[in-house]
Amino acid sequence: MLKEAVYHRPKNNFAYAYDTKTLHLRLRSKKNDLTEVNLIHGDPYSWAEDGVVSDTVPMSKLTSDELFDYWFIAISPQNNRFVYMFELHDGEEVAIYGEKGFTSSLDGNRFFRFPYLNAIDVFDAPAWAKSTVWYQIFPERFANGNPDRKTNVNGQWGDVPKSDSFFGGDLEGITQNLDYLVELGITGIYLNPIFESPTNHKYDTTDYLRIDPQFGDEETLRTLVKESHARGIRVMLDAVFNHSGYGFAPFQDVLKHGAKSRYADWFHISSFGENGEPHTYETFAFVPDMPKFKTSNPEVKEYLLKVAKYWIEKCDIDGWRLDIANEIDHKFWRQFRNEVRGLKDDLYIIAEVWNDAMPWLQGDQFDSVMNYPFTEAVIDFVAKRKIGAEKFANELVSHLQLYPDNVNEVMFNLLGSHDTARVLTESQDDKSRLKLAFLLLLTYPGSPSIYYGDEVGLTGDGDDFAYYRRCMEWDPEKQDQDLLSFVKRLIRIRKTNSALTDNARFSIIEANNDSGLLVFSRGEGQQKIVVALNNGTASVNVALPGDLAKQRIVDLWSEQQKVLEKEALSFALEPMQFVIYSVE
Ligand code: ARE
Repeated sequence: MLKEAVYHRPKNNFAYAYDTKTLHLRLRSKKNDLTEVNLIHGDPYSWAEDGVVSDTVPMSKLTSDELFDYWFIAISPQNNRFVYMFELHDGEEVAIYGEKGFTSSLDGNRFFRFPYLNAIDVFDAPAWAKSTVWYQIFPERFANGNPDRKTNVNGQWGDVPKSDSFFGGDLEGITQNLDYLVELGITGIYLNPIFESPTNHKYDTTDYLRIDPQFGDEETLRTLVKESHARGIRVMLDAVFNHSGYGFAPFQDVLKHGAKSRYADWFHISSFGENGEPHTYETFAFVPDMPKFKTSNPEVKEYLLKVAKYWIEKCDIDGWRLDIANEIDHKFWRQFRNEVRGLKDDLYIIAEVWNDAMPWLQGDQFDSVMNYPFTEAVIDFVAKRKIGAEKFANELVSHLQLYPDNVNEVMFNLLGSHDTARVLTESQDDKSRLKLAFLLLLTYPGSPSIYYGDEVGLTGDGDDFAYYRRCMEWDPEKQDQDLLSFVKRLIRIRKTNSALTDNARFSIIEANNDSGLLVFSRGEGQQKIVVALNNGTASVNVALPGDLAKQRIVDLWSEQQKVLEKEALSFALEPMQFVIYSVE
């Protein structure tokens, strides 16, 4: 037994309250080392002469990645109090593993302790997020719904964008095309920033309480949200609270009055020049037009929280996406969650964090994050074809183990965004690769997000983010209709099979680097969804495990969803082809 590889901690992704009655516990061990793991558990206050009265229940080996096996159990503590140890078997020896390491005795003070399952601490992402299919819109590039309002258009709709291009997209344009989104199967819209700013991306806000006049006004946004809600679509805005724009009035005041400005402490200014202007101040990255807010300043906190609540109260929005969220302090985000959730208890809070986000996902700050590690893995596997099926599977499994299942179930999964090259371009314009990418996006645990235009074949890459933000293609002749109907059908399958949305179960059945075959199952109840895809260059034989064929196998991809015979569990899969079976 490789004891050094055994790990558990009674917190975070290894021990958490999944709901008000259920604990999830995970233990990590060296891959293929342990043959059995049992949980010895009891109530810390039910003492017996030789220690805590305990019970022993088996854990299941849920999944494995390149290095580790992950053991799992969902268990309901009788009195919400819980102490436990692990009994490890490797076929030769048995070892007891507790909070102080390996022990030979069930000594009470060597147990791990989950002190008390407090309902109020249970992670409470809004239930609606689990089944949402998101559509991200860069408002300047989606549709020009009110040409008469525009004063800054400097390009022809469809031209290759430059960093200072304006093509006239606005909020009316989105409202006028909501039925296109309904037809696609969308149930959530994420809008990049829409408040007043001099740029086309609006991440440099000059007025947080005003819709940019080129996009519309408060009434236009209210109408967009109302019309969206009428169609079962929720609306999420982009909160740029890490920094303001250069033209933001408080920063302008500091430029004018220097250290004497009442706003001097709203920003991180380390020195002022001889005539008072801020000489050195912190910014987003190295962008001087984006002075960083001092969010620990009570006035800044009060102002930004007022902004966050204003748009909920005035326009009934359903979510906030938090820009550069990992560079703002935790205290701010804890108060942010309390206040916006106090106003709307099912508001969705998703953050832009490109790295390990566990510190923000304890249930007291964010509901989930933009899942760029998933993006990168899918791009490397099916688009760029840099990694094989086994490495891809291992990356996804490792990543799912990073967070509690509550987070995984509402993770914001994406193939790309306004900050990344278009997935079709990353796929070398090979649509068969793009289709496998969409298949993975729409069958993976979490809330999938489609970046506007990916569904009709928009492309874009280059040395400036501007190239990722081409105008939406509305000419049906120029839209890739085959791709559009493909995506629609996948979304429909996702929305009609709860095994894809109810939980985060994702089990690898087969992953082969050489053949390119990847087979995985979703769901843990009566119905399982099995996906098999061939990312290779030759036909590959697939033989699904017999235990999957219980009663009926339905080919979900075929239009009439035909019921298959049991023999259907073994079949040939051609390159870049896939199957989606429902097995019950
Ligand atoms: C502009 C140009 C870029 C140029 C940049 C720097 O478009 O081509 O590289 O200037 O000079 C907004 C605009 C951008 C603009 C930027 C600065 O949308 O077009 O870029 O402002 O003026 C990191 C951060 C992440 C951040 C990205 C951009 O971690 O938070 O960089 N994303 C948010 C928004 C952006 C927005 C801003 C922040 C600023 O989503 O749209 O940019 O408010 C790796 C790293 C990540 C890194 C990521 C992307 O994977 O792990 O940390 O994200 O690459 O670079």
